Amino acid sequence: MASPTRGAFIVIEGLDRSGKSTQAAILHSRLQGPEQSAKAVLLKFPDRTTAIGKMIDAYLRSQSELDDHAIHLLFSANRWELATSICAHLAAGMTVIADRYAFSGIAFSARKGLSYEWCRAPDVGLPAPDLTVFLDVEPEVARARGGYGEERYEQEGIQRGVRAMFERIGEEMNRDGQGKWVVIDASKEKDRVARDIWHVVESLAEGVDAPTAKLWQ
Ligand code: FDM
Ligand code: MG
Repeated sequence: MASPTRGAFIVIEGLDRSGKSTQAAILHSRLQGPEQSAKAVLLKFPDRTTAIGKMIDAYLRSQSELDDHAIHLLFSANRWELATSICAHLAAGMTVIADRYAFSGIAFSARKGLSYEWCRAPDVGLPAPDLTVFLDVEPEVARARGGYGEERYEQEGIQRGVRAMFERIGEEMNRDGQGKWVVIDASKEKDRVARDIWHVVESLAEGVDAPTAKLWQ
């Protein structure tokens, strides 16, 4: 078998309090582990450390007000500013794990009433994930997990609308052969969810023998 040409790009998506960050960290340490030769890098979107990320952070904490279109474009720009480094990591044979990506961008903005096509447009051409794992949890289960925080969007009604948008995105991804979208029941206990994720990720851990696709292109 030819050796893989690059690392895999894996996105973890889901509602707030679905366990994304916990599961992304577990997956990251597992991919880094002594038995796997591939090294992994963990990214988080929004990346609040950049200049654009700081504007997003202020908006999410209600310290600033922005037009819905403007904040949408900032979230997208925040991905584009990391696109080159994602490609560089993949080319170096690293697995890249992203905690949220363009799918959150569409789901949260389209729920506000912005056009779905308009929301998708600025992310067209980003590095496409090889696999997106959607951690599915009922919004009331998510809320019961210690409650939502104080940030914008952390409300059950909003999360319900966002979940419906995610469902549409996942169906379209699989229908159009745009990289695999797998739904995992995230209401189960943490170790069980981690095992279910590993089951779908394992075959990608050694890398991918195909160029990185461009999202929605
Ligand atoms: N969010 C996240 C968006 O609205 N658009 C995006 O493109 C991204 C990546 O930001 F409510 C929302 C989703 C969430 C909020 O995310 C902050 P974290 O994962 O809670 O930091
Ligand atoms: Mg949050």
